[in-house]
Amino acid sequence: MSYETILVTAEKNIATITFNRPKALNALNDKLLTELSAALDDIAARQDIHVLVLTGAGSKAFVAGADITELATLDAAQGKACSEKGHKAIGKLQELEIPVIAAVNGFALGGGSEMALASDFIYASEAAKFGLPEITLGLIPGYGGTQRLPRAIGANLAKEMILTGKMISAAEAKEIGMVNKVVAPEALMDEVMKTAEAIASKGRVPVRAAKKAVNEGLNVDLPSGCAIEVEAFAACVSGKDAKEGTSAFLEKRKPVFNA
Ligand code: CO8
Repeated sequence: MSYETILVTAEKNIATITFNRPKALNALNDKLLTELSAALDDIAARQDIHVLVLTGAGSKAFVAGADITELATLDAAQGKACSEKGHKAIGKLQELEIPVIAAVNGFALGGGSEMALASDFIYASEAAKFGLPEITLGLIPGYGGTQRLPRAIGANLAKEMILTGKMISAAEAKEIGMVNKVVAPEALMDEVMKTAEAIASKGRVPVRAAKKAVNEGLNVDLPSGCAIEVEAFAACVSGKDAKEGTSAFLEKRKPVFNA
């Protein structure tokens, strides 16, 4: 399917969604959220896609936030509907069974940081900048920032970012654990693809089970989380991937999953 505000490509079991409104620094307008939601439904239905990568078109931005020209005219009811729509679309990233890697190539502000935080992890270009500047607009984050940022970096640092609206560099984002890896701009997609390929070469079932166990465990207490892991482990242990992985080890060869 072709879209106006995003590009969707797929190669070697890895899909890439590129936010594609470079003139507006890839800001999230209503149309983009509708198209993103549809694209994520398509990807979720495809058995051949094992990893999803998100990035932004152009050299300047991943996503510079929600589209401020649309935000400026909302009343309370419209604002609630827009926030819910964004939560639904961005929430799909977290709910997607396959892993999602955010390749943050430039500004990731407001909804852009919120999008990246809903991914499983973030690699960033040295030129990237992160922030939740909504407070400067007289707003607060509305696409999950007040919830996912504290879970990612702790409440104190998250509150400082949310209450000041300040931008931080990719290096600072790495230092506080928001970003896994920072690389030169020209190396970003290669690094992301290397990791995506490493994950895509593992068994589909355990990869999905591991993502689900981590995510579900974060919403419950430790004993309940461990119980989730026990069930997920049991579901994997007698499966095709476990047979292949354990046999390959014992036969001193490389495992071949997803054959
Ligand atoms: N929305 C709409 N247009 C934007 C946005 C945006 N978020 N960001 C940039 N643009 C546009 C600019 O207006 C400009 O357009 P034009 O060329 O027509 O004037 C173009 O992109 C280029 O931007 P700049 O000229 O400003 O580029 P600079 O390099 O000078 O600055 C910045 C880059 C620092 C990124 C700057 O553009 C900026 O501060 N952008 C806004 C960042 C921001 O505040 N983001 C948060 C938005 S609010 C949000 O995300 C809330 C999410 C939850 C909403 C829930 C309910 C709906």
